[in-house]
Amino acid sequence: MNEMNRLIIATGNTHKTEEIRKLLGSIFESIEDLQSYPEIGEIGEIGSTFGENAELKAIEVGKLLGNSAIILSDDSGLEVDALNGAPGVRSARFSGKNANDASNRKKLLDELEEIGVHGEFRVARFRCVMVLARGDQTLAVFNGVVEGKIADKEKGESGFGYDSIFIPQGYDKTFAELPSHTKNTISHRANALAAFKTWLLDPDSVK
Ligand code: ITT
Repeated sequence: MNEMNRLIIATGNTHKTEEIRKLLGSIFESIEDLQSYPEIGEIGEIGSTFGENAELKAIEVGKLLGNSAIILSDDSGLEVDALNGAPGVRSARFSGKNANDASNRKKLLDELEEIGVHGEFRVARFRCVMVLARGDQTLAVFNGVVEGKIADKEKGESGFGYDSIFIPQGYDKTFAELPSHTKNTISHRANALAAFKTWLLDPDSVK
């Protein structure tokens, strides 16, 4: 198989992989993630921006897998204006060492409650930076954003992470209440992948 037809997603988060698979359709002959490479352990996300962490993940995996595939990483998270951009790059570990999605959501809702920020003042956005690499070379960087606000409480069952407390702009339901195809049309990840698809057609068009 030509290495450009083989895509490895540099993530251990299967929810991300599932969304990326749906959005890329049959563009690639094969899409795998790090579940297929258990020998690649956790990659330290020591960068201070989404871009730095996305690059760390893509290049680390690229170096280990050589030129046999192209690597796409996804570093993403939620920025809340009333919390000065937190949780931001710390979204996955917002509530500390043993953080999980539920404890992270609870900490976010508790902090907004504590400072008395409600309704329209809960301005937030999801951000996603993807880095495409082959071996130790970065081929391109793709950015995606979706604006919205934080709900007053958790609503909905679908999705993952902060989906049940994020209401995208123009809607009155959380990502976890909306159909997955709606999230996959407007999300930060969908926007970054749209840029990736444009790059695949014409690499010079995306800077
Ligand atoms: P990898 O680093 O292995 O890709 P991760 O889940 O640790 O997996 P990040 O470091 O990028 O990924 O952290 C992303 C955080 O933001 C994590 O808490 C996610 O739950 C959350 N997040 C990202 N995209 C999201 C989405 O579409 N919906 C809800 N939460 C999301």
